[in-house]
Amino acid sequence: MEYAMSISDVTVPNDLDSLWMPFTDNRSFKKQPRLFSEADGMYYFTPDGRKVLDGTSGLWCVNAGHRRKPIIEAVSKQVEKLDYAPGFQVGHPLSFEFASRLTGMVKEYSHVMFTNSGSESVDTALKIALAYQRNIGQGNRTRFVGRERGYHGVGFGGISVGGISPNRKMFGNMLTGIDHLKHTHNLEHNAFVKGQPEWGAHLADDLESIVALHDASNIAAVIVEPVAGSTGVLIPPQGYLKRLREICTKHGILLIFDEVITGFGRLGDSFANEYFGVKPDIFTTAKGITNATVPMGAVFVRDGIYDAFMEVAPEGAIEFFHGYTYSGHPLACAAGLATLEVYREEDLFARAAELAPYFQEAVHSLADCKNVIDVRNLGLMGAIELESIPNKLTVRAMEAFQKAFERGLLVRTTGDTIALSPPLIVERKHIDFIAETVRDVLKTVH
Ligand code: PXG
Repeated sequence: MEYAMSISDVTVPNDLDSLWMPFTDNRSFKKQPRLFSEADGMYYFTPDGRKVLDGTSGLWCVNAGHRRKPIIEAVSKQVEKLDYAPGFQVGHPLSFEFASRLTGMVKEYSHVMFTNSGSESVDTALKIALAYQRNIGQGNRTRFVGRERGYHGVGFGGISVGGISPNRKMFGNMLTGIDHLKHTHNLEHNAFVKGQPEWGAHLADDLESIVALHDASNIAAVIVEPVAGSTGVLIPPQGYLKRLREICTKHGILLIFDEVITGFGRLGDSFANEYFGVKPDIFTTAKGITNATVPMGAVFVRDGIYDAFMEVAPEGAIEFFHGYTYSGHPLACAAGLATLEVYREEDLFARAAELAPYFQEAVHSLADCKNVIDVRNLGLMGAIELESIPNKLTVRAMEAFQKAFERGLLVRTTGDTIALSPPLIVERKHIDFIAETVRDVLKTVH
């Protein structure tokens, strides 16, 4: 008996047109599609069976590697038991369990609020900051400070505090009352530095100028990525984050770290705030929180912030008018709990720390390749910056991306920078393959 092909049998789509792809050059992609139909551990597989090493953990999110059994089993078990329960005025046990496991990972942050993505985590953090300031009698503090070259997702809040011109220029006024710190990327002083550069802590003083302009009493919060990921792995100079913290504290401004990329082991610690020993008031996470198996994000708040909401709201009133239909979704919580277990059992954050020096040498071995103008790294984040072809920004890196893909390596490019962020289960032989492939590719890139 013949059966019609079911949806699950479809490995190659016959219509590429209907999907409007995110952050993609749709027209080029659809002429020459690159598809993944399976994944396992460190690898993706294309529909025609080619193996591609994942040098980017998907989009910086599959930190424990692909298709991990304990996570799959936990999600499968959960979907059989409770598919969905609302999180407003009722709840389900896993969201409470997962929240307490998360707050148990990091001292001084006693509460988390769940979201479904990094963008939502950022909007949530900004709203918590505004409402908190109001709750403590600082309702004039409505301004935010972001940073040039910052990426905080694509919500209106995130693009407003973000510092990437193409992500902003089409979208009107966005949030008003935003200033941007100077970014910290400087090739003149810091090209080819391994790890954190010594030069540049003084760039944090830019915040003092913004405070002088507006007066601190109008500023709610500063938001930065501890290491800027999307705009090319920009490593904070030594002492820079500490100085930002000091200036914020001095002026009663909340400091928000966007840890959507740096959270869950990327630098070899649970979170960048632990790695750098600098404690923000609020930090955002997503991506690695569930190993990307089910979308989720979480916003961590420092001790006292939640209490300020509880103390101010009248008895019986909702304390914070914010949340999503899928905040703390049962499948996401199941995935998250199992993910934390994989991280713990395999000691993957320590493994990232252990491998970081090897990774550093591997990426810096590419310093002498053609067109390379900088190499930088921290933890298991690395970047190779290429000189742009005049008037053709991104073309050189895109060629490298395509050629790496053809040779079985997935990298990420941003501008003319190649970014590397392998899953934390990466082995030395994979790191060697990444470096060899990029070296090979750079020989032939125009
Ligand atoms: N904050 C930071 C620091 C991020 O890196 C977001 C917020 C938004 O997360 P969502 O889940 O809403 O996408 C991000 C996302 C890249 C790349 O290659 C980076 C991200 C997303 C897609 C691609 O640099 N980061």
